[in-house]
Amino acid sequence: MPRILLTTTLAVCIFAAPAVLAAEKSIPINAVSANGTGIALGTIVAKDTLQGLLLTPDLKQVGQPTGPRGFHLHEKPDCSTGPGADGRPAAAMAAGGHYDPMKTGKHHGPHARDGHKGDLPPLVVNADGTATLPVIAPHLKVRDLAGKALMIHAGGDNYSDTPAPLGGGGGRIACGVIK
Ligand SMILES: [Cu+2]
Repeated sequence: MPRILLTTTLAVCIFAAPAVLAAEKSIPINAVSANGTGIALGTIVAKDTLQGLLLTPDLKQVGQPTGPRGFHLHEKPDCSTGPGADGRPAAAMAAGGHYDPMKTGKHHGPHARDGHKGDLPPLVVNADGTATLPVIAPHLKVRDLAGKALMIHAGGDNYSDTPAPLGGGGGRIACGVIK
């Protein structure tokens, strides 16, 4: 009897472990501008892995420039227009700032432990306007995502607040509300 119990317990553990790791979420991404939400660009699928949160984009028409773009988890599930730095309406400002549960106020990138938890590796836009290269955010899990927004910026990201704040990515060009 104890052997049967042990075997059963082992079987449950072996079958339950992949289920825990398999948490997955598909997030629809839309273009955003000062006029509000624009065309659907595709999805980014988020999945837990042993290395961290795997984000796999399947996006089209992301637009120019090609190359790495600032990519972050922002704190509010809202891609609506809001007041920009100059007070005028700007794209997706309703999403708030970078997810920063420890209130560090620092933009140090996805590998740092002393900055925004929502800092992600850059999202690479291909020459044909698609984005397909997966990235891994080591300190995030799928369960951290609900009630926030994924954001793609017009410029790159140097994981610093200098010379420009928040990695220098500037304006917000694409956004996805995470339910
Ligand atoms: Cu951002």
